[in-house]
Amino acid sequence: MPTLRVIYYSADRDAASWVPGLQAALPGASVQLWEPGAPPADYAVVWKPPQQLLDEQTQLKALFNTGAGVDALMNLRLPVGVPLIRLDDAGMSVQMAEYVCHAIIRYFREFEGYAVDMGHGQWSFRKPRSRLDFPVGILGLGVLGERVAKAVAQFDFPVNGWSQSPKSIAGVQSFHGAAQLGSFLAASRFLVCLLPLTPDTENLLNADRLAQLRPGGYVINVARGAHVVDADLIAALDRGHLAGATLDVFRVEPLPSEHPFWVHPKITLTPHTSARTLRSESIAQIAFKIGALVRGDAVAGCVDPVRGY
Ligand code: NDP
Ligand code: OXD
Repeated sequence: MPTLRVIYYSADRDAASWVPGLQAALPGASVQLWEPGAPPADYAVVWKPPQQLLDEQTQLKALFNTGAGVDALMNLRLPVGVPLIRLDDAGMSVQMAEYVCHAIIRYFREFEGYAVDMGHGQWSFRKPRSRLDFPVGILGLGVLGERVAKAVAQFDFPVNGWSQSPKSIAGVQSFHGAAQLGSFLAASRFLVCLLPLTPDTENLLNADRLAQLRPGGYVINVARGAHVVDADLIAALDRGHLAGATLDVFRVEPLPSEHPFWVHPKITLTPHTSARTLRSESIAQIAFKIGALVRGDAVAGCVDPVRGY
């Protein structure tokens, strides 16, 4: 049997450790860093590849994305009939649950205010808030959204979830489809975005939608920057309809130094780190799936090119 050929390319992820890692996980294969003109491979493992890679590699049996979101690939001309397989959790859902619970609890329990008070030598209490006044709405109940919804429900917050299809998740009120988005927003005060970026979800969080959230709303965006209309978010914060936002993702990354988010007093920022791609978990998942495909078995995480996620 000819040696299986695997190529790896990443616009910003460490090839020096991924290539040997993939090679160790696929001992019978030949794993190479992709370069223009590289010989044809059977499988490509990529993050934000150039169009040239896809155009040149005409014999691929599958394309693996080393992230959960495939929006960057969806902007390219993809090889027809070649399965596109994304990361399916691979250690990201627990990180996402930590990040979102932390952001919610930090705001709900007013820990930032306490830190300021204590920094001024002030021993003072704030009135306890009721969780019932802070229902959490999660946009997207997929691999990450479901784990986050369950984690938030563990803290006894009322939890609403919005997805394309209806869901049945203990402790989560399910809303689905465009027709139920308004009722979902009106029932939520925290709003967590965990949607894939597609033509249907781009700019979803605009002035109209943000205005439908309960007054004193709080937005947590951990999906993609283009889900949010930046100027509309700032306007909703400035007029007081929203109380704050925690943002991990941005239209342009790194966030340009002149962007108003940097200095907005109601916005907390992190540098696209809410759920990192974990190298060893991801390599193990991809190697397992390559083995399954070679045997002719089905694998999870195949992207539907029509839905775009
Ligand atoms: P999934 O594909 O598993 O889940 C997507 C969810 O969104 C599904 O519940 C789906 O509904 C729902 N959805 C999609 N389109 C619509 C729509 N038009 N209307 C309503 N619901 C919709 O993705 P993951 O949970 O694995 O990842 C979600 C996103 O998180 C990724 O696409 C990526 O952009 C982002 N991400 C961010 C990271 C970070 O570090 N900030 C790290 C990893 C991912 P249904 O279930 O009915 O199909
Ligand atoms: C992902 C990401 O989509 O890192 O996995 O954002």
